[in-house]
Amino acid sequence: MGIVNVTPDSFSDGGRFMTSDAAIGHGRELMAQGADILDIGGESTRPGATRPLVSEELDRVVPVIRALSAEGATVSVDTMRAEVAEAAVRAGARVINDVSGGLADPAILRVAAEHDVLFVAMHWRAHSTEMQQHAVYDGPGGVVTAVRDELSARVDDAVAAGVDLERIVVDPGLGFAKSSDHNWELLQHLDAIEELGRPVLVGSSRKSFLGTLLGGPQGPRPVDEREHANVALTTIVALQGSWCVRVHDVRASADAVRVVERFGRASGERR
Ligand code: PMM
Repeated sequence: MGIVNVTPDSFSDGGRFMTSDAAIGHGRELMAQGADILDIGGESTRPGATRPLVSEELDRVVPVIRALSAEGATVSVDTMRAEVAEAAVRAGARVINDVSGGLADPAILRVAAEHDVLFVAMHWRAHSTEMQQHAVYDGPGGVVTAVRDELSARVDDAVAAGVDLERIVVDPGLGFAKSSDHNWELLQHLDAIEELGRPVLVGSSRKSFLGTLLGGPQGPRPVDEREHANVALTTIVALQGSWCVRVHDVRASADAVRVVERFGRASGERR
């Protein structure tokens, strides 16, 4: 899944694809690099970000979704709002990627239920302005059990709203109300998320826990110098059988996935 952020303030690419033309061009480039899905978003979820107006979000994403869908791309809309999801689906989106898993605007679940789309439910606890206060996981099993159980409740809510279970994808939500250590623990225990029985999507691309890992005395490694580490994670995540990785730089991760697929087939043949 290639990321097209049509935002002025996303942490790694904010402002780069703000016009519809720039965003459409970027989407085409990611398709050429091997993306299976393009995830179009008009709201930055970086820690502390303020929310755009609904009209702003619609103006940012709808023309881009319409154009890229018309060109044959499988398009996902990255939104927490039912109204935006509805407009996106009407413009051709086949996936609703809700980082709040239906918590921010529960009406989004009805939109997902009424249309023939996939629904990505990410683990989330609060909007960006306050999410870091919610990075507390002191129950039994720590962050892994909490994320699994809270995601399970998101799946249950979606099904109760009429979303077909077979169309639900789950995502541990790296960086959302999580410390670096929480992110690593989740990555080490993706099998617990797989236990939910749904395809798993992982979004680690350019996130600050990679910057922290790779940083030195001068501070974290800058966002555009985290790609190699992310490809290593794509490889690990794909080897564990996750369904999808959400990345800014498609070529390298798409190549890694192809290596894992070929490797998996070969080792399967030997068995
Ligand atoms: N991360 C971001 C935005 N949307 N969606 C899903 N499903 N999973 C994620 O991890 C995720 C997401 C934040 O990253 P960005 O600002 O670079 O898009």
